Amino acid sequence: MQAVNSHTLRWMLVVFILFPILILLGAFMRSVQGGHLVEMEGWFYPVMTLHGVGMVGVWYVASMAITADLLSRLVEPSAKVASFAIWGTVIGVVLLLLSVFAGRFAGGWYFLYPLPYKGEWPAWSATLFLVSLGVLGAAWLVWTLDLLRAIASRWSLSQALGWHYIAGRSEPAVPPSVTIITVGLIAGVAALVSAVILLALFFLEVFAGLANDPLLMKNLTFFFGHTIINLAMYLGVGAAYEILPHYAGRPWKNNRIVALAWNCVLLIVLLAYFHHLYMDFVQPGPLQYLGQIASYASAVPSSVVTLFGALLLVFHARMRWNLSSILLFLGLAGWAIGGIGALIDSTISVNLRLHNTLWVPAHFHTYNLAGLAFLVLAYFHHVCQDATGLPENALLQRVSALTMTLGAYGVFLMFYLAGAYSIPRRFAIYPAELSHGIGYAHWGMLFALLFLAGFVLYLAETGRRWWRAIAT
Ligand code: HEM
Ligand SMILES: [Cu+2]
Repeated sequence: MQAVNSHTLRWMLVVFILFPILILLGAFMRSVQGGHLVEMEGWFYPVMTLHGVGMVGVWYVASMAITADLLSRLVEPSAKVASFAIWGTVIGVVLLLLSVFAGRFAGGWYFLYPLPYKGEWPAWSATLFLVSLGVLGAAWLVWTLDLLRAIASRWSLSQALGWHYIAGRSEPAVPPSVTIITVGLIAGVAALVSAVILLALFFLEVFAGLANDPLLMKNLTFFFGHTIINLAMYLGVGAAYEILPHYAGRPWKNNRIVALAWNCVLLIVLLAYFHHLYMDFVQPGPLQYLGQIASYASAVPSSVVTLFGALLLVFHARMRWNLSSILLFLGLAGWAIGGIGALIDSTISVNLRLHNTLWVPAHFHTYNLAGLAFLVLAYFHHVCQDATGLPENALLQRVSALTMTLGAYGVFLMFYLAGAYSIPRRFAIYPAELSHGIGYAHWGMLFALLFLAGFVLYLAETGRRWWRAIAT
């Protein structure tokens, strides 16, 4: 048995509280779209904004929390910085809630310039929203830098990135999770710095009257947004490399191919975001083609290597299936399935049709909810089980995983079908021409509640262990 880091336990509490609330906000949106709560239409966009930023934020910090937990077993991240990150996050979230509930800010999760200061909400709520993101971004940047510092105190950068494996040497041994985490954290620094620049430009306009260039603002926004959500996924995958071997009873070692694939990600991930700007005719043409190529090149090698690695690890192994290993496996599958949905949409000729339809939420919900969230929940269960050693309830664990999976894939299916039938995203109410969107929304809401039921069962099993771990 190994005690759990107290910071990890605190982050788990944050997820256990915020995730169900944010799911309910998702179900609320589907109810409005399904024609059940039409009189609440005015709340749709503030709720959409809070749900989007909230979910992205929760799963980003959760992926950072499991990364910090994993690293604390190998190197020494600073405890002070860890507390600072928690407090920075709490303050940022309080400001965010004020901006959405008191100010009804509704600029969407990526607050695309110049919308924040053009809406029906008061200007102060937009400013508060941007300040809240500034606080969160600053706290997370410091956290990221400290984790990189901790890695650097044991391995040089080239070792952490596994370059010696690429050169054909296998010493010193560096766990594959460390290579993936290093890639993710470096991308994180780039993303957070671009967020800081973006916010500074917003504030220069608000307080000094300097006009901004919308194209530059959009590039900065998606450089930040695309990168942050992708790297959260990578951190989750890094954790899978670390814990899946415990259940397969075999090691998952770093090697030339693993290192090559993840260095490929580092090289290319920063260029893939161009796929968010296909509709911007003023964006230079070559960047659009680069966007399509980079989207494929950043996704394919890392996922193929990971999925083959995972399958080889499990193949003919004496697998011990419990909540953690089931969710790890499902999580890697969700990553791949959502990734295929994403690649389809990043193909320019297809994007022409699918742009801003519900196909977009369809694919990113797939790899976030059935990918990243499952991987993180698997890790949480793993450490709590390790710390308490309570007897596992196999039936409860299976029913929980199955219910969450059915609920999640139901939610996605309704999004994919609606997207394929041209229902646009971000419509609170569907007009007569889009009335076929109402049925999908109704079913989407029911599947969301099914997912929530599965998560409650998860809490019954893992939450109990968390409680025991925090009490001792
Ligand atoms: C059961 C769980 C969930 C449900 C029912 C749900 C539902 C929804 C709905 C209905 C929308 C609005 C779609 C539209 O444009 O019409 C939405 C948007 C969004 N959701 Fe979720 N969601 C869930 C989980 C997640 C998770 C895990 C993430 C993690 C990142 C997430 C991130 C987002 C984002 C970023 C948006 C876009 C907001 C915007 O357009 O500004 N959601 N979700
Ligand atoms: Cu993207």
